[in-house]
Amino acid sequence: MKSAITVSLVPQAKGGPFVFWDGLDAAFKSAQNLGFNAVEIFPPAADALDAAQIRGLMDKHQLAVAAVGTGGGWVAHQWHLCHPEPEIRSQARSFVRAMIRRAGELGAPAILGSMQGRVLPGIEREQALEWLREALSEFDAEASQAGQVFLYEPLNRYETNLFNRSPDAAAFLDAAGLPNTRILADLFHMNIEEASIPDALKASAHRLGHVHFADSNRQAVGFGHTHMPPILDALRSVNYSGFLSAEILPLPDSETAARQTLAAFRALVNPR
Ligand code: LER
Ligand code: MN
Repeated sequence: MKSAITVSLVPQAKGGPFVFWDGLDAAFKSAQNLGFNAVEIFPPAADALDAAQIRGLMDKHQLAVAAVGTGGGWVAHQWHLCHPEPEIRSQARSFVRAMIRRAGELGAPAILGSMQGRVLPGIEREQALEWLREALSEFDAEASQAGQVFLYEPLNRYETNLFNRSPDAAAFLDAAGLPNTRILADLFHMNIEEASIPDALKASAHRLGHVHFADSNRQAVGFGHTHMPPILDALRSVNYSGFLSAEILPLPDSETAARQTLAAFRALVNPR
């Protein structure tokens, strides 16, 4: 397993679960100094990411890009895939597709989290699921062309009513086909929704592609009360070799949250 730390380039997301906020140069420098393997980027849009510049930072600091989030389209524009207006759904799909291509240039997958939206009043659930299916099949193909997987993230009930639990999301992806789409398992959302995080990870292991490494209170692992050893045992038992990426609140400050994450990562991934 590999460690990653998040950086937000979206000022409107202030207060959100991202560790670094002071630009890519500073984030890559800190991530390297602290000993992370990768950075996960939350940009306002694909064209805010200069691929050549970021590849330069990756080389200079010997870091990968773990993933690129697409939630900026929701935070900045309130676009999402289940909006009743077709033009907004279309904007949302274009936004995510552009991010998939740009992330691919960085050797990274894109994430569908907040941009999935929700079933709004007056819309049938089956209709919303059809919109989601159509969009995911576009993203699956776009990611395949970019040589990457695509990451679909179940969110807790306060953020979506599409899929809250990983095994349900995995069953939906299986039924839809989507050979190139993987589940992003966010331990914060799972702590709210799953009866057992280890069991849910095992039940969706065939689709597992990325992990958001967060404690019960969305702080650095070790700063909340989630019991982590059985979660790491479950990940090892399914041979998960992807990222544990800290999408967490920068509390009490970015540096402390990042240091705690890496200490927890090392203790949990390589227990004595
Ligand atoms: C996105 O990765 C996520 O987990 C959502 O809660 C939006 O922050
Ligand atoms: Mn997440």
